[in-house]
Amino acid sequence: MPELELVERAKTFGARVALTSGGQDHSYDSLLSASAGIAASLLDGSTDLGEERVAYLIGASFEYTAVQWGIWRAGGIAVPLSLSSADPELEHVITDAQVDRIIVLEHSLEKLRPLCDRLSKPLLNYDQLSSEESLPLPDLDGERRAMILYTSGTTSKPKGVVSTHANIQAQITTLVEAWGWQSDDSIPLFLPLHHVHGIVNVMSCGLWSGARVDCVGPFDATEVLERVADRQYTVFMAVPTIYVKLIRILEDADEKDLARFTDGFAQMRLMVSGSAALPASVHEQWTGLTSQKLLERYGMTEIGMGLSNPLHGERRPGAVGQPLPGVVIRLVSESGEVIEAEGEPGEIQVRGPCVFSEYWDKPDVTRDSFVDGWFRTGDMSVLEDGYYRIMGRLSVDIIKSGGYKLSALEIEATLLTHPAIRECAVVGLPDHTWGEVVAVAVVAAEGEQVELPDLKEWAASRMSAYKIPKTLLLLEDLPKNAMGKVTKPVIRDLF
Ligand code: MCA
Ligand code: AMP
Repeated sequence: MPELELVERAKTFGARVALTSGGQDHSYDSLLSASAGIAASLLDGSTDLGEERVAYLIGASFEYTAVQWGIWRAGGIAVPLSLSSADPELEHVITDAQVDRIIVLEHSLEKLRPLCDRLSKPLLNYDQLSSEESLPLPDLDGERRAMILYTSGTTSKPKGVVSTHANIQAQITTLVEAWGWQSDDSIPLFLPLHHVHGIVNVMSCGLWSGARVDCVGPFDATEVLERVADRQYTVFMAVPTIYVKLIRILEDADEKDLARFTDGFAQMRLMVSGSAALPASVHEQWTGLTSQKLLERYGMTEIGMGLSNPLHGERRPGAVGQPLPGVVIRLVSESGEVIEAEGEPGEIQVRGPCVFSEYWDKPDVTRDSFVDGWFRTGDMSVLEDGYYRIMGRLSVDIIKSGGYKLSALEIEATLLTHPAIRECAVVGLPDHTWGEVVAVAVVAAEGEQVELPDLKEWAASRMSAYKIPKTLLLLEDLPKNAMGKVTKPVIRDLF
């Protein structure tokens, strides 16, 4: 039986460049042989990992992809960890997913060793993993579970979204078809690789197509702009925050640099924005500077991409277009009625082969997230002149900052462990660069004081930097509404 289609296709691309990483080009052949070596080493004589969860903490690189493919080819479930996570966040993922082994590069061994020792989890060094031995690899059907990505929600701790190989393949193929991916495409990868945007839209679509994926590392505007000016890319994908940051640099650039950078953008065949709302003003500013019309699309960890403006045709600022091939979308009113008419807002519900299989080890939450086989996204939308427009989330407890989805409840639960905090409420405040920024209103414990710089320092070892409150409001007693409740909209108004 052939291997995964992603792998079978790579065999046909042979000596073409798959990934540029650490200043070196790596061919599809070398990706295949490195991942086969890792698979053999993980299997260690057994025939199939049988959905063992293998985690890895590796930045965007050839090694990242070789490990991901190695786990898949050996029959395991890949659990990518976030480079920006603090130890308690890593611990949650490792224990919740019941991870058996963790792979890192040599330079991260010391960072993870104390945690892995405490959790009694084997920590593997990438350099010692590859095996020269070529073992037969297991047959994998599409229903085999392939990946767990952690996503924040309306529960206090992030949940593991489980996707099968068939789900991932559907998420890839819909985009390859809709956005016209080709083997002569080349794309920069600077997004984090523990989320769908970086993993599926950029890396996996590129590799499925025989294209070149350039692993830039964490986003560095100057580095990216130089490579753009060098005309290295045909496709570009980023979150709105990145476009806002690039606009600021382009506006400050001298005439010569501005021309180099904008010419580099202008010659690309496709530029995409997603993961958070792209303000129409940013869309228009970008077109004014580069003559590129950004293609905005809408997606979610649980479904991959659902809605997209067209590759050919009107790309409407402020709208996310229409369902992608194979994705079925409906809007449902608060009272549960399916909305047929344009202009009436409702919750987006999704069906199709791209929809995830379950939340890891959470059958009740999984059940509650579907109605009659439709996945409930929690996003509100409206259809206007044939295009969907996203109106926001149903829950005020979900914050989108820099493209990251954050749970206000998770941040509050951590802040409440601070000895000087008696009560707190976390809200997202609108922000031009970040979309939203995290703010917290705090009631101090008796006789205690809470200062923002101290709170930030305290939080740094407990949560990712983008979750740390950037603004603090101290309240003797949070104002309550007529029902005696503290409401987040009221708190937002107080900032
Ligand atoms: C960082 N800073 C922030 C935030 N993040 N301040 C406010 N709000 C934030 N969210 C501060 C830091 O504390 C630091 O401050 C300074 O900004 C620089 O931090 P750094 O981490 O270096 O920031 P950056 O490199 O400029 O990061 C911006 C970024 C990053 C590149 C936009 O946030 C990013 O990669 N976002 C993409 C996330 C993503 O891929 N999401 C996809 C998930 P100081 O200088 O004072 O220390 S959504 C998804 O996958 C679905 C399926 C979809 O639809 O795509
Ligand atoms: P995540 O759970 O991290 O995958 O983030 C998915 C969420 O990001 C969605 O449920 C939306 O709330 C938001 N999102 C993604 N793309 C867009 C977009 N183009 N416009 C508005 N919100 C978006």
